[in-house]
Amino acid sequence: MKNTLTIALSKGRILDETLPLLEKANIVPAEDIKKSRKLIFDTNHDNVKLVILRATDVPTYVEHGVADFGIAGKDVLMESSTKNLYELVDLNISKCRLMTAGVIGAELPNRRLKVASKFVKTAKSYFAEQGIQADVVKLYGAMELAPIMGLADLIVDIVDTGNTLKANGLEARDLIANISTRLVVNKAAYKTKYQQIEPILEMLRDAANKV
Ligand code: PRT
Ligand code: MG
Repeated sequence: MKNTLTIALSKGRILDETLPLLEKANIVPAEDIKKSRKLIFDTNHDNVKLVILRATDVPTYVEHGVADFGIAGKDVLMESSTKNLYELVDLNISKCRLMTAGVIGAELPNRRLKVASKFVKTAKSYFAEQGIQADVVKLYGAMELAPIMGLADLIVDIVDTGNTLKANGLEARDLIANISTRLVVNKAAYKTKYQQIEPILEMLRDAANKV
């Protein structure tokens, strides 16, 4: 869409913090996103639309240029193999840490480690960088169960307060990355639509600096 700027938003917990940020940036949806089942929203700017996506789909929409901007967690961006994106702004929201975790007090076995994670690509490259032999299995949720059930020696998961780990007899071990939500832009759009992109970018940058 030539004259429209589309911003792809991650639904879920990131959306809860994105909406107030957009408001600070004076980008206001034409109707209440939380109360609607629609996935595309007009805003108070004629040329700006919002689309609500599953977080892991945000980089894909931006890579293909059907969304110009995307708002997604650094964890999702690290795990995605999409290219053609510039990461422009740290929005300073939905902060957390990507960490390894295991059973409280348990020593690691003297063999290839078994690791379970939703973040397979990130976990594999982390253990490779550390020079640790590890097989990583993909899980889609409830990672905490894996060490308890003996599926894995370690998990790689997001930690905020650590309460979820603790409630399941687990403890955080090593920090892989500090995570926050980032604004990404399609590389081609950044060049060809720069005139339109620049003011929106500045508004979001200012709003993020006020967080
Ligand atoms: O449901 P779906 O599989 O689509 O994704 P999701 O449930 O992971 O999405 P959602 O809506 O939870 O948002 C995930 C995004 O929010 C991540 O990509 C991060 O960038 C960011 N984020 C920030 C978090 C957390 N904080 C967080 N605490 N994502 C997940 N958690 C979970 C974590 O997985 C664990 O289960 O909260 C639990 C840990 O919290 P503590 O406080 O108990 O340590
Ligand atoms: Mg969830």
